[in-house]
Amino acid sequence: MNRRDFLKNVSIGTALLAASQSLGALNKTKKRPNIFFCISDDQSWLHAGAYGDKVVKTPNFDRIAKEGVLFTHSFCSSPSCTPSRAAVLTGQEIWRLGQGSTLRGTLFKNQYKVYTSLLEEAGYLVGFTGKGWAPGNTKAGGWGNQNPVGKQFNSKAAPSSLKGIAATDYAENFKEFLNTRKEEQPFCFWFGPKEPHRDYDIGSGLKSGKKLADVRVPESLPDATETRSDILDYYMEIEWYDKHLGRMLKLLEDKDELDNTLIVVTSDNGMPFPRAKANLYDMGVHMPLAVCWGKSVKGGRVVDDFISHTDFAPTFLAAAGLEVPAEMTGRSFLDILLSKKQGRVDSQRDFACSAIERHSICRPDGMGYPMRAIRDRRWLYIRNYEHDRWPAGDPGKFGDCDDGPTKAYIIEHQNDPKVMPLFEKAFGKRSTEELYDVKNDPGQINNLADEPAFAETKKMLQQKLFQYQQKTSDPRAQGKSPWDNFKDEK
Ligand SMILES: [Ca+2]
Repeated sequence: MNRRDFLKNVSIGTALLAASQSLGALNKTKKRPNIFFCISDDQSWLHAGAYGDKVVKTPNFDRIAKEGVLFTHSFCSSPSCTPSRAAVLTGQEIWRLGQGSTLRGTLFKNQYKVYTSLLEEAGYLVGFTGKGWAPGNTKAGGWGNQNPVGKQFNSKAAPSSLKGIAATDYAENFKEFLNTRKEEQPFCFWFGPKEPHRDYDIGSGLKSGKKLADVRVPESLPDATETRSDILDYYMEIEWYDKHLGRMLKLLEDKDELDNTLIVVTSDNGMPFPRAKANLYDMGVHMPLAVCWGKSVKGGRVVDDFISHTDFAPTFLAAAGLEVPAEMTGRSFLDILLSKKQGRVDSQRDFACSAIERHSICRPDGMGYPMRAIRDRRWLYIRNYEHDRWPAGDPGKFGDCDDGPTKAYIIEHQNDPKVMPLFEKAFGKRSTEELYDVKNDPGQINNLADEPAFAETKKMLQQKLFQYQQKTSDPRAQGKSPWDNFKDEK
């Protein structure tokens, strides 16, 4: 370590010490905070106003970012609903969760601690609206009809005329939840919008007056009218849940609870489009994240540290003054929230890992497409353990990619010279290793893994990923694959 690095570390250490002291003071002087966690379903990180998107209108996400902290490097543990949510709940990487790492598997109640139950045991009122831990099997894991995220509040439906398709009135359900609270009881609420997961009200974006020309099409998708219109519909879904978020913030304000509520807004995995959801590229795992906590957290900051979704559970427990179980591989980032700093705050937070084992059943014998990835500020490295399998599922259905207009367009135009390379990237077989220069190739299109000029970089990332897998007991790091024997629980 040179002197500059030493001084940098001393200064970070001092900042973090100050943050931990202010947390100590906080615990002594304040009542326990409410925990409000909003996790949308299938939203990629750039798709919120606070990140500069001019088409999707998310005033309430933007408000949280403005009054609190906007994070630019937040990554889910897995780009698939159930495992991603399991990683949030347990604070552990998915490869430690057995069947909890698959879409239709289970999460055994007697094996894994979840932050929601720990808060409930500590006296919190715990509930949710929308989608909880899903679509896994709660009964097989010993949860009965209870969802691991808490008691369900989903009885209030929104008038169908408002959205075009059936929808839940999340804000009304939140109101009902708040009404069941005992006086002064802190609460932990999980707001799981079912948006922007498909199905969409097709053409709703255009109908609303949004313009095709204004859409920024990701590099991995063909620039066609069908794609642009599909993205506009996806934006409408994000706007729907953002409106409910606004009504919920108003409810907290009216009850004078806003200042004492730690609010986190993110998503579970990337957009339901080809080469996004169920992939370890940024469009699949790089997540939106805004956090506020009244006057306890200095607002107006943008933080570039890497945050993993496994860090939420330790952060919530720490904020509630509870001990973080040793098995949680995530790390509380409360120190960053309380530090008043922006940019890069903790030098150790310089990478994130993600994984997938099995998403849908779309290959012979229910086989998955196992992958691991490491992402730092410059590079993305992916290891595909079974490169002979089809990454998006067997040809014909390509079942790991949700059906929709963009997918249909790519498949229909796969022989068009402009679409063919993107079809191959989304649905074709891949090599064992992939390496992308995120800075110069943000769409992660050009695989550099076999280029001699990048051999050293690849080796460095391979080692860093492998070390992390070993440290966190990934069976894949020992050449084992328990997942191949998992059958979905009945
Ligand atoms: Ca999802």
